[in-house]
Amino acid sequence: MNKEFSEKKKQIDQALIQLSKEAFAQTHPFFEPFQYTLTAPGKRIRGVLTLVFCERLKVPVKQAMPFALALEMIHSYSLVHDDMPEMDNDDFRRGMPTCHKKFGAGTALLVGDGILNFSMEYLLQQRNQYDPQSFLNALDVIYRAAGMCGMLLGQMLDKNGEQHQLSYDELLELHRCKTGALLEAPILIAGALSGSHQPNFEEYCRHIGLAFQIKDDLLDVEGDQALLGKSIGKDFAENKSTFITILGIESAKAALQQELAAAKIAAGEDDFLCWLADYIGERQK
Ligand code: GRG
Repeated sequence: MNKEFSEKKKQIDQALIQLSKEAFAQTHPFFEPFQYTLTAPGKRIRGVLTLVFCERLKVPVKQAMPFALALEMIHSYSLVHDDMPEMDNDDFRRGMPTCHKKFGAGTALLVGDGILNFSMEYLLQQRNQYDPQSFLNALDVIYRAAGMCGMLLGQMLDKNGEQHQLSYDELLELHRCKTGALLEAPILIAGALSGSHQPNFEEYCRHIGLAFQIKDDLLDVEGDQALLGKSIGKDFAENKSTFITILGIESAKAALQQELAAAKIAAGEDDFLCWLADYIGERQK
């Protein structure tokens, strides 16, 4: 594991543990499902990328961290809801029983909503340490990425696409939203907080977003369930349109390599970003 990644991941893990201890009293009905969800062992790619881009654009870590945590919270809520029977219906996530399996569907629905809401409450609590306009711009970026023209649109297109075979362009559009929006959010947040615009890094994020999803589809076919920490073979069983059903395994692998190569060109001399592109291509979980 790359040193920069593991150090930043550790900072995020520790902050999430701390936050989930302090947010509610232990007797509060949300204490346990909130802590269970936020401290489950995720890779924290979105949070780490937020810290990395903020560092590159000279945003102090004190300002970057709340957005890194909020983004990880939004990502975690989306997984809780995505795993529910009405959506992907999964029993395992991050190597643990899914939230609805552990606590029941009602609690999973509410804690998912609660985490999304809490991400905003938490950011607002920190507002005094930001320039007001940059703070609003960063809020705009993060909640637009999570919303009905971003991740949620992708999820809706995915759900609607279950009825028929999607075209390649439809699949690209779906994943640019569903997976891509939260992976592009880190550079947009860093841009908003620093007041600058980094087209190369934005392009990098778009390529790793697609690469991430192509790899996810490959892992659903070729992955090891124990390493992955979630069920495999579900896309195939549910007749979903994926990069594999549309391109076939070999062309999907070639498309993955193409996206990674394009990401590395956009990353330029940034060794960490080049490493992360490789990590996404090689990940087994
Ligand atoms: C409101 C009912 C309801 C559902 C919303 C928003 C949503 C459901 C789902 C979000 C879409 C989603 C789950 C996209 C998949 C993206 C993806 C490949 C997630 C896995 O990300 P990793 O591998 O996960 O980074 P870890 O566990 O490492 O954080």
